[in-house]
Formats: sequence, C-alpha cells, structure tokens
Amino acid sequence: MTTTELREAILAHLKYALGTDPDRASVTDWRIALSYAIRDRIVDPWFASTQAAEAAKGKRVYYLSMEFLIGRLLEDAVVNLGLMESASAAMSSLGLDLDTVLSDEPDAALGNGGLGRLAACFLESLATVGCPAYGYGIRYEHGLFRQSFVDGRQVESPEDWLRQPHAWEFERPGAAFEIGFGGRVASNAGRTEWTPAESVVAEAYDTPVIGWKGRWANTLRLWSAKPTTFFDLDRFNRGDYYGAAEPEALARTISRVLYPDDTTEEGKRLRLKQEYFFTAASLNDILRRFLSEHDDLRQLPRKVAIQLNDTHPAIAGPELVRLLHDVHGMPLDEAIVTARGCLSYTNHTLLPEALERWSEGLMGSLLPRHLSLIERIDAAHAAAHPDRGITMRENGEVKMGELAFCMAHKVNGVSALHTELMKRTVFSELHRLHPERILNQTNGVTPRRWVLSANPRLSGLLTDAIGEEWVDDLERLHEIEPLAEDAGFREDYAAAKRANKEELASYLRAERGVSVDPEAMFDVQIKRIHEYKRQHLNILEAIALWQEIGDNPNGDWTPRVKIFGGKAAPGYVFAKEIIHLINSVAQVINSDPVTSKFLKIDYPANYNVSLAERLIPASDLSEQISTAGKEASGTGNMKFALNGALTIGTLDGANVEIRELVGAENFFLFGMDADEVMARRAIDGHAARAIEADPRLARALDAIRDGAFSPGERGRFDAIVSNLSQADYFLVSSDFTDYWRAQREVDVAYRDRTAWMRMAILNTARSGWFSSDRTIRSYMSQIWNAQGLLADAGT
Ligand code: DL6
Repeated sequence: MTTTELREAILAHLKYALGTDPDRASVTDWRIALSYAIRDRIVDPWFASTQAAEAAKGKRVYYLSMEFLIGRLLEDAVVNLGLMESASAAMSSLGLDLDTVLSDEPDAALGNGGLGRLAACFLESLATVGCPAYGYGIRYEHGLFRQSFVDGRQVESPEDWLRQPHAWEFERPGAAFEIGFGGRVASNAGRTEWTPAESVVAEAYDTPVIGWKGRWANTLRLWSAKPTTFFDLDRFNRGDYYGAAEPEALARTISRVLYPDDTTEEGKRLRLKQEYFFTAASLNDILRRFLSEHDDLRQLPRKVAIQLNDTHPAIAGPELVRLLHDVHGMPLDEAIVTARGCLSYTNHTLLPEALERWSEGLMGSLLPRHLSLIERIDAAHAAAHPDRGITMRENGEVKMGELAFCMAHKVNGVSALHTELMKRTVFSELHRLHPERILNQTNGVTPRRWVLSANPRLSGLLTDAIGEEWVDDLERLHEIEPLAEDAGFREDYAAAKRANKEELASYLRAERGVSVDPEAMFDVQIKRIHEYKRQHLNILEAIALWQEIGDNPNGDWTPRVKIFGGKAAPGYVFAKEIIHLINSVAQVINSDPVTSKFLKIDYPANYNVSLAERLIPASDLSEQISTAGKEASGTGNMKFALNGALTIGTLDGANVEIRELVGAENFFLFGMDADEVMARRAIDGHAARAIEADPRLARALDAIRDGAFSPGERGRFDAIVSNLSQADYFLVSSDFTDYWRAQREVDVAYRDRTAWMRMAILNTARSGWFSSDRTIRSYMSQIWNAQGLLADAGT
C-alpha cells in the first residue's frame, strides 16, 4: 500500500466512519481512522485464511483463556503488515506524528499477568506460523482495574478502555448462544435433560489477529454477556424503572470485570458463572463449526484441539461430555474419551491458593448437571485406578486442577523446572497413574512485539548485521554472537541502549516529574506484586544500599535507578503493604540530597503492556528474584534478556533455561535452589538466624521498624517486618545476604562498560530460543497434532 493510498483511506474513514473533517479531528479521531484503514488491509488475508482452513478441513486449535493481555493493537498490525514507513509518512503528510497517534490507543485491559500476556503472544505466533486457530475469552467491559497511588497506597478504579470505539473488533449478533445456570436435572425417555432456571446470551465480538508479513490471520472471539430480554416493559410501565432494568444489569455483570473479588459468596458465584459462560459459549461454537463440516462427532479429536489455559476453563471437560452425551446422544464412556481426546491443559502455577476449588454446594446450585457428570467422571477414573480412588472432590469441594488433569490427554508445565515440580508435588499421584500425560512446553514471547516494535533501535542494528530473517526465525540471533567481540558493533549496541534510556528518562521527567540520569544503571522489576516474587527483597536491598552510601557518601558507588511496576490483587493486603513500603522508601531516598546522585527509586502506577514496552528496551538489569520453586516460568525474564538486560535471578522457572542458554558468566545468580528452599523452610527460626548473621539486613529492618519511612507513624510497616523476622515463608531474609553479594557483583560489572556490553550482546544473541513461535510449533507437534497451512512456516 502506498503512502498516498493509505492517506486517502485514512481521510475517507475520518469523513465517512467518524463523521469529522481534518480541521476538527482530534488525535483520537486520527488514530481510529488510521486503525480502520489498517484493519481494512487485514480483512482480505483474514477471509483468505478462514477459507483456506475450511478448504483444508484439517484440525483447528482453540485456545480458551480467561485473559488475553493484548495491549495496544495498532502498532502490532502496522508492523506485521510491513506498513510502518507508509503509516509514518501518511501521518506526517497529515501533520501528525505517528508515535503520538500510536500512543493514543488505550491498552486492552483484558488480562492481569503472565498467563494473559502469554495467550496474546501465542495468538500472534499461531497466526505467524499459519496454524488455523481461535482464541476464546471474555470481552470485559472494564477488564482489570486501573491502579493509582494515593499517599503511596494502591487505589483501584474501573478501567474504561471501551469508552472510545474499539476499532479492531466486529460485533457478531448472529453468533450468539444462550447460556443457562441453575435449575433442575431430570431424566426423560432415557435422556438426561437440564432445564436451567436462568440464562444469558453470549454474543461474539471478533478481532482479527494478523501474523508476521500479513500471510495468515486468525480470530480472537470474545464473548459479551447480554440479557435474553432487554427490559421488563410491565415493570417499567408500573414505574419500577430500576426493576425493569434489572435483567440487563445482572446479565451484563458477567462480562464487566476480570477477576471480581471472590472473597464473598456472591463473588465466587460470579467467577464460576464467568468461567462457565465463556467456556460453554466457546464449546457450542466449536461444535457448531465442526458439525458444519463433518457429521461424525467421534471424529472430533481429529479435528479439534482445545487448550485450557489454566483451570479457569476446566469446566470444559464436563460441559463437552454433557454436549456429546446429553445433547448428541453419545454413550457416556465414549463421550468422556472423545472429550479427553480434544482437551489439553496448561498449568501455570503450583501455588495452592491459585489452584481453583469450588464448593459442591455452589457448583450444584449453578451447574447441577455438571456436578453430577463430575461425579460420574470421577467414579469412572476411580474404578480404573482403584488404588487412587476419588481424586476430583475433597472436603465438599471440586478440585479443578484434578478435573482438568483427568479430562486432558496432555498436561503441560511452562518451564522445565516447573514441569518437574508438577510431577513431584501437586500432580505426583496423577503423574504416577498417567506417566505419559505431563510434558513441558517452556514459554516464549513474540519477537515482533517484544523486539521489533518495542525496540526499533536494536531491531535496526540486528537487521543491518544479519538481515531481517531473525524476525520469524529468532534463533538466527546466534549469528550476532561473534559481534560481541567487535568494538564497532558494541558501540552501536551501547548507543541504542543509551538512546532507549534517554527516551525513558524524558518520559519519566514529563509524565512523573522524576529526573533520572541515563548514565546510571536502570534496574527494573516489573510484574504482579506477590510475596513469592519478592519485591520486598529488592526494596530491602535498596534500603541497605542507601544506608551504606549514607555512611560513605564519597565512596565509589555505581549509580542506580531502581524501577518497579506492578499491581496487587485488590484483596491481597500484604502485597498492598509492599507497594506502600516501596513508595514510602522511594520518597525518603529520592529526597536525600546526600545519596540521591547514586540511588533513585521510581514506581510508575498502572503498569501495563505499553509501559513494559517502554521499560524493557531501556533496562540494564532484570530482577527475577522469586523464591525458587514458586515462579512457574516468567516471560518478562525472556523479554529482558532478548533486549540485552542482564538478569539477577534465582534458579526458578525459565531463569534456569535462560542461564543455561546465555551462559552462567552472563547471568548474576544468587539464592537457594528449590530443594534448598524446602530444606531451609523446615528449619525453625530460619529468618531470625539470617537476620542475626547479617547486620546489614538487621539494620535495614530496624530502619523500617523505627519509622524511617513512615515519619510520625512508627510501626506502620510492622506486618512486613514481623513477617520477615518470623515465618518468612518466602525466605526473603534467608536469601538477602547472597542477593546483596550478587548486587555488588553487578555494580562492579556495570563499571566495565565493554565487558557489560559484551554480556548484553550475548544475552540477545543466545535468547532466540525463547520465541513463542518455537513454543507454538512445539504445542502443535507434541500436544495438538496440528499442521500449519503456510508452506514455508509450518511445523
Ligand atoms: O505461563 C505464563 C505465566 C508464567 O510465566 C508465570 O510464571 C506464572 O506466574 C503465570 N501464572 C499465572 C496464573 N496464576 N497465578 N498465580 O498468571 O503464568
């Protein structure tokens, strides 16, 4: 598409779709007009891909996920269509700067963390390798909350990302299913019939997902909950206006927010409703598509691969059995085997509190037929494995992890270590019975978004050095390895990093009024706030460092800027305390005239994909410091390594594989490994001993306790101090001393810029294996048995 054609298309959309003219148009109008013009370019390849998939009558992949953290879509589409230059020229011919227009797009707030961002990377890679696939999820009106800080404390408010028209989606009123809840189950002429007491309509909204070079496009189909009847006219006419609107308000509640607080019974009910709502709508849609092409439902596993992204869609097992058995008359045993042939399950966490359980009371009242099917499935499994007995129900609860495991033909972990721990811990019994079922699929990230678009300076350098092929064959980055010894390349690489840091520094100055020196090391920890991720270990180290700099302000310190980003779950009180502590420490340290030239801390609020795209290319040091055995994989760790940030980290999740690939000498390792963690935790008083043995740690904790960061409110952070001095389940105190040691090695290493750049280049060169294209190809061959339909990009 030429610049002129694109310009004309933008102007036409501005006029005919938005009803405005260039003199009056706002940046948002221009952005939407550009989005429509770009979207038009996607529709043809999208149709062509759909038709090719229909003609092939092959297997389709269905990725069911509660979250798709897709972020902004315009830049992705422009990049994948190869229209960056035309778009930039067209916008400037209209008097606009493309970056300003791209940054106007709100992030689609349809996810929370790693699992959701992984789903987004997978969608893009599925399209890039030409695998016919659909993502299925919920079109949350408000998604995850918006985070702000008031006096350093997290405050949540509703995200309103749909306030402006969402330019990428197509509403499909014709693709809608009625989804029932509650009611009765009865037998009728040998068939079991479920008559729900209430129902809502799931209506589809489709977003095309275009792969690299625009060669293939798949669909992200998100369900929105609508009432079966819009409003009750009788009640309205009686003057009961609230009552009349009630059915609509209640139905819409289902697709309003991601992860509603589930500490109350009502909250739990809503969560389970959400899970069933999108799973049932998706399965109905999948069966409808299958039956439009084939007659024999026994062939389903040959044509349909359904991936359950964590346990949220685990109700898919009994729902698919219900559809096959109750609705289509397949014998129950055969229905179970057929459903299992289609389903596979990814586990993303070993944390017991995150492995879902639903009370049988709740399940029985919302999904009575499913509960009875779960009992049947459980009984059949117990009969086949008498030494194991009942596995899916315990203490009046249904264990969704066990259900997902038993109803899947493959179960995967997301890094080598995590998969081993799954076998040894949470699923050890089921693994013994089904030793062939668990396999590993180490996560990956899409290079298009996380290198090509996020870091154009580095991308340009890579393309100049080795050609553009690295973009869809990321392992080609190995070819730059020899250039780590090339002084000219190192200088260019350093200049790209420096320019990214300057850009971030200007952003922080403009948006936050924080001034940081791009010469300093940018040390970044961005992820959800959780005790196991140990942001409090990082801030403790900052306190100890500040104290030592204060003792010796004329010392030869390596200047650092520590940057945090991340949200805490609204009901997670301790995580919110950690946020408050970080902000309070930042306030004190940043205003210390003696130390602030060596140490600064910043915590921009409302961390999201777009902020990650700014921070990662500008980072020198990547903090991956979770308690070993707790982080399933991490994907941020991969993005940082690809963008040339060195990792300080534990042997946890995919850190283990990163270190193996980039080389131990290019990674700052510290802390206990997973086995040592378990052993140390069993020692009485481990935290007190660690504090006693390390005066630096004791002094940092004393400062918190004595109110150094809560003037006038001594004891403000006692919950944190006493946790770290007593139970300290996540071994923050016990790992502190070694973390401090590793950080001082980082300081020394950073001062030798030549050596540092060599290490950074080797991180980029050796991280190509972490492309989500590799991960997707591996799922295709090892789990889904699916073929790519692009001649040169298949499995
Ligand atoms: O697999 C994607 C991502 C992993 O990289 C993270 O290590 C893991 O914490 C995350 N898990 C989740 C699910 N829940 N919890 N807690 O987001 O998955």
